Amino acid sequence: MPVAILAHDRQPATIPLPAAPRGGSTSRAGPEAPPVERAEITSGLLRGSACLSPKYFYDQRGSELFEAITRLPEYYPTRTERAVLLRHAGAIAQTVGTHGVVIEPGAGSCDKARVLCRLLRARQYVAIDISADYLQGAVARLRAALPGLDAWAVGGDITAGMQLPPGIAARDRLVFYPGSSIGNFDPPAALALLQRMHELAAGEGGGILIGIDLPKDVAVLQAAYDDAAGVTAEFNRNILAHVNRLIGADFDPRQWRHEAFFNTAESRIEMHLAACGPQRVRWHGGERDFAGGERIHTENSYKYPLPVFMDMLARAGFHAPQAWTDKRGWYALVHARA
Ligand code: AVI
Repeated sequence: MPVAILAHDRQPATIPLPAAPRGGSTSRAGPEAPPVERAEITSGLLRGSACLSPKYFYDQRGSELFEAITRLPEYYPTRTERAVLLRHAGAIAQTVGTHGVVIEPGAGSCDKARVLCRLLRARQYVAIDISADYLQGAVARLRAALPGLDAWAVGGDITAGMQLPPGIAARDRLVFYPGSSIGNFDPPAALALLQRMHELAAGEGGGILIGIDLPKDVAVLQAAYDDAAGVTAEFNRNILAHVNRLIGADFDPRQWRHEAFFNTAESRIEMHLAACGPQRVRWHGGERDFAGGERIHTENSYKYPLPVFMDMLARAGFHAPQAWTDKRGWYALVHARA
């Protein structure tokens, strides 16, 4: 019997391009974030080189914009990963084996889980995501598509420890982390997250199936993170509207320019927001002046060579890794045993 941890079902608005919130995103209201998050956000804004964690992209609108990104012609990771899964479905099912429980941190739309749960004939599915409202709708749709699946939605930050609902079997767990989301963590944080996932899957028959975006032609990478339709730019700017609500700030997102480039030395795409002109931003308990062109670093997206990533998996405690890639070698799905 599927049980929802979260209180309400809500269908997301129509994709591809969700509307900006009404009433202007610059109006200041009381801060919505708990004190720990407010402290994290404001300390990032007050740094010499300002930064925001990419986890703040994903309010309701940000999640919808990300879904729109995954359908862009330039954004290859989502469709390439799907192609890898379909191309190697037989081999993946054979290697991964039957798993009673699929656990998906950062589940988002749960679209990929639909394919995987079918393929592995999973009995239980746990979706975890920071954007709780969005997740609730996605899990409701999954339940409708796979009525025999005991599907749970858990709102939470995967980096802050993952508490599973009671009743989730301890053995045969597969942690499913698709979408190359591991690339959004700096390497030490990525290793710590893999170690957490290893703990989750440590019971008998446990494992991980994870998506990795591999290094490739810089022009391909650049276009994927700076698309012609400007959806990624909108996604990037939306973080400011979200931060406005979280800390009671008065950012005007229209006064910030999207920038994305490949940092070859670090093997990562970097996304930034650059101030279109000098501006003062205020929030409850603080303020900062930004010069024209000054940037806020909003995201890194690491592109790991396969051997480097395999080594990281081993350091997190996983063994017997196996990888499947697409024909162009752009993307890999990696399975390893806990
Ligand atoms: C969620 N994550 C894997 C995406 C990525 O490709 O790093 C987020 C994203 N940022 C811009 N476009 C997509």
